[in-house]
Order: sequence, then C-alpha cells, then structure tokens
Amino acid sequence: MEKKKVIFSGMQPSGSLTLGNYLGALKNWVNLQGQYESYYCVVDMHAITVPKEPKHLRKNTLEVLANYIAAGLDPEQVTLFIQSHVPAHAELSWILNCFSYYGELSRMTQFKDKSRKQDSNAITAGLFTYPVLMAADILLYQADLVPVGEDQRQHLEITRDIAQRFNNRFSETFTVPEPFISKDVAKVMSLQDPNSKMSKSDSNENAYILLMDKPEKIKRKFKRSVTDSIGVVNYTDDQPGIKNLINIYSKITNKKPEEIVTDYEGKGYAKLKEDVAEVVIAELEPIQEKIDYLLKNKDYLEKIYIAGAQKAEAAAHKTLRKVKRKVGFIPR
Ligand code: ATP
Ligand code: LTN
Repeated sequence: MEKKKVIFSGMQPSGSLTLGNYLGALKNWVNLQGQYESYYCVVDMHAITVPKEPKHLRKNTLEVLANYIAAGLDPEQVTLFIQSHVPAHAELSWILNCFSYYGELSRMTQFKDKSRKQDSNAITAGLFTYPVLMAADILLYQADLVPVGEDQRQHLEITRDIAQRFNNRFSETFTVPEPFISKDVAKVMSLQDPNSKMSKSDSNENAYILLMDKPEKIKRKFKRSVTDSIGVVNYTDDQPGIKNLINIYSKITNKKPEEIVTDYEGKGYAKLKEDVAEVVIAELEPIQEKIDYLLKNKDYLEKIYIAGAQKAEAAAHKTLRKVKRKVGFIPR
C-alpha cells in the first residue's frame, strides 16, 4: 500500500478560536482527515511570543483543543497534541535558528505587523524567531502538506528555504513541504475594520466572532459590524465590510456571492446582517454543544492530549535523532 502523505498544522491558543480560524482553516482540516496521516497541534509555545497571562494560556489551550474536536477532528483518525508536550520542537528550533538568517526573518510581514503593535522595548527575540519554531513544527513530522490560511504563505516559504538549505548542506534530511491553501477560502475580515483580518487577539471583542459566542452576542456583533454609507449590497472591494459579510454567508451556505447580491437587491444592510448572523448561529450550534460537553469533561481531553503527545513524540524523535547526527552532535 502506498504511504499516506503527511499533514501538519496548528493554531495558537492566543485566544479562543474565531469564525476566521474555522472558515479559513479548521473546516478544511476536517474535510481532509482520513486521506492523510495528520498531526494537528495547539502551538502554546508560539502563543508566548507576545505577553500572555498564564491562566489565560492554560484556559485557551484546552479550549482550542476542544474546538478542534467539536468542529469535527476525530482523535481516532488524527493526532491531536500540545506543542510544549513534545520537547523536540524546542530542540529542533534551536538547531534551525543556527541555519536561519537575520535578514530573511526581518522580512516577515507578521513580525513587522505584530512588532508594530508592541512597545519597541517589549519586542521579544521569540517573536522574531517565531517562523523558525514553526519550521521546526512542520519539518519534525516530514510533512508533505501544511493547510493554512493565506496569511501564513510567507512562513511556509521560509520553512521551505530552511529545509532546502539544510538538505543542501548535509544531504536529504527534511521533506520540503507544500502550502495547502484552499482557493475558495476567503480571508475572514474584522467586523470593525474590514481591511484587516479577523483575529482572536484583537483588543476589540466586537471585531471577531468566537466559535463559543452565544446567539445573542453573534447577532449583536453583526449588527454593529462596520459597513459603508453606499446603502446598496454589492460584492466589490469598494465595500469591504459588505464583501466580508457576503463571503461569510457564501462560505457557510455554498451560495455564490453573485446570487447573494441578487437576493438582496432592494434590501438594506440590516437584513443582510440579520441573515448572516442567522446562518452563522445555525452553523455553530452543534459545535457549541460539543464544546460545552468537552470542557466539562477535562479527563477526556487529558486522555486525548496525552495519547497524542506520545504518538507525535515517536515521529518527532526519529527526525531529531537524524538531525543531531548530521550536525555533528555526539549521541548520548
Ligand atoms: P492571532 O491573531 O492571535 O495571531 P489568528 O487568529 O491569526 O491568531 P492563528 O493561530 O495564527 O490565528 O491561525 C490559525 C489558522 O487560522 C491559520 O492557518 C490562519 O491562516 C487561519 N486564520 C486565522 N485568522 C483567519 C481569518 N481571519 N481568515 C481566514 N483564516 C484565518
Ligand atoms: N504561525 C501559525 C501557527 C502555526 C502553524 C505551525 C501553522 C505554528 N506552527 C505549523 C502550520 C504549521 C499561525 O499563526 N497561524
């Protein structure tokens, strides 16, 4: 039998997951399971690259895991684990740091965006070398494909560059991974600033919909979403707020944006906002029931992440041993 291709991806527990994480990535992961050998990680080590309250980190880490399972990832079919439980990520990350360049890391747009939001004295070395830890995550599992949203493309490019550089220096060691970015996944934008992406670490909670938001909250957030003063429902870049609402509606109902525009001819923005809220609420209802159940059953979650870490560790260890030997470390 042909060996299944390997998939790796992860999300940061920098908050609880948003509709953007779900429509942009998680839903896609669920559709892919079964066809691949898959590893899905909660990247808690990435989350501390910006200041984070320990109790929030603990809570969000379990929530993200519960969100993965509730959205449909089946722990019997995929390996679910927490990044800090597999020390090989930190070990490989250090080695790869020594094969990554200051210049290429300085060009990362996520670093530039995130560091702009911090006080310049508070920008950590961890935030700067974030993409190297991400490369280690992926390369440890010899992943062929990495399903992510469009915003992660540049990080995948640097992962490929680091892998190729290492392979050229020491002979074939890492599989060079391909990004797996679904074309029909539009970026979900902030409800308060439709020119920037919906992000779970936004300081304004009206900017995002959480998978765990209750129906009333979802209605309220859509009602307050920022649009424009044109007053006609159109699918164009000149109306980014309306375009975003149409994209969300389209992604959930599978209706084409043009059909939606026709449906709303002569109707106002308020009706569109109400209807988008309604389809989002219906999509999230079964997921929310499962999240509630899982968060009340922490023992079950614990079993999943312990078993996941054991499986992940075995795979990661193989790669790490090879890498250490190649760079010249003496085996213990
Ligand atoms: P943060 O804003 O805290 O940096 P985030 O919400 O962007 O985090 P990540 O953990 O960085 O979430 O991303 C997890 C996955 O979700 C990535 O594959 C990313 O591309 C995707 N993603 C995140 N936000 C969106 C969005 N608004 N639209 C589409 N995909 C998204
Ligand atoms: N940087 C990613 C999260 C992430 C990731 C990964 C994604 C960390 N390690 C490995 C794919 C593969 C983000 O911010 N979305």
